[in-house]
Amino acid sequence: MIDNLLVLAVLDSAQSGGSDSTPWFFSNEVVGATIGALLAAALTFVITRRATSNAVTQDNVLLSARLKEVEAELGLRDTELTEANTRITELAAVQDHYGHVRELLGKSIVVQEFEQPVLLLGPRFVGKSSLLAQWHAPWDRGPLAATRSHRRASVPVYDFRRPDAVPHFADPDVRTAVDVHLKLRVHDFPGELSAQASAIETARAETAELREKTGRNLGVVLVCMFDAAEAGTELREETVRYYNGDLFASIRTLVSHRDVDIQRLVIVFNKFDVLLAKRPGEPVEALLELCVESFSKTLQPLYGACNPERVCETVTVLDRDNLLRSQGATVVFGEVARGIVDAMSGSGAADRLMGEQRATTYMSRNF
Ligand SMILES: Nc1nc2c(ncn2[C@@H]2O[C@H](COP(=O)(O)OP(=O)(O)O)[C@@H](O)[C@H]2O)c(=O)[nH]1
Ligand SMILES: [Mg+2]
Repeated sequence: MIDNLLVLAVLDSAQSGGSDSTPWFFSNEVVGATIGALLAAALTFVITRRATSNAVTQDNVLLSARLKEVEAELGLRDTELTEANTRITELAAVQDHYGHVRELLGKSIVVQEFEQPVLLLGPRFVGKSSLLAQWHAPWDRGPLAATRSHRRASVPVYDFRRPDAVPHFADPDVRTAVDVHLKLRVHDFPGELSAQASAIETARAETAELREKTGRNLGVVLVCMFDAAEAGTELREETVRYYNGDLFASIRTLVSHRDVDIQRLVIVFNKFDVLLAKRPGEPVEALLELCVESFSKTLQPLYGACNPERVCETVTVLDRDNLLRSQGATVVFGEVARGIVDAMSGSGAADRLMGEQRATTYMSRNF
């Protein structure tokens, strides 16, 4: 550009004063024009330079800002990366821990407990608490106080390991062995009529709980006790009143509504030693039949409420003062526990475990 201006200035001066003796390029006009052109060129250069420098400065500012942004972004990424690494380390520890727990669960044994509810029923002094004592604490020979309130006791029946491993409740992917504990949950009620309401409620609540826990249609076991010494005589008023009380009528209604299920009805003629002493020389079978005859009517309120196949009876001697003569407690125990053993460890298991000794079933024909 400067060169162009210079040429223009020289041509201009050549055209205007070419006739002097001084060479045209030393003339005042030419020199002046040249200097002017040079000044203009210098000015243009300075302006252009300043403009360029302003643009560069602006670019620099923008670039610096962008650089700061990028640095900030990189800083954030760094923090995120550190956090992710920390999380990975934590998760690895959790994985290790979980693996260890799974290993232990796999080796552990799950214990399942099922209790057969048993209700001991009968008027006062027939021997209900004596029966429970023989099942629960046969070594205890201390005198029994009268049962003033409803008592519960847990009596072990049979423990076994399930043939198949099952999913662990804490982690269904882990399969573990299961040890099953079968027990009786025995309810010993006072023989007074006032205790019957509590027996009715127990029968209802226990049936519901048993169904929920086992997922099966199991029911309560009723043990109805009599004083065998009353057989062959007029029954005590207390005995008749007890079996005519609300208890048996209510149980019958609850059974018809399927709120109570009777798994087994075991009728026990206790104090058989007293009956034997009263009728010396009479055969045991004949005395048993005498009991069946004498007490059949009292159980009338239960007729129809229990499947006849589930009814049985036996005689017992449960006097704790005379443990050597005591008999029958194990037969009653076997009849009471039979249902839950068969239900939980397979049909026929009760026969294998409890042997052939069975109670008789004369009373069942009335049901
Ligand atoms: N002779 C005799 N006495 C018994 C027999 N069973 C229990 N008894 C006694 O009868 C009394 C009442 O027994 P208990 O178990 O408290 O009856 P419950 O009221 O039905 O609980 C106690 O003194 C027992 O020792 C038995 O088979 N023969
Ligand atoms: Mg008692």
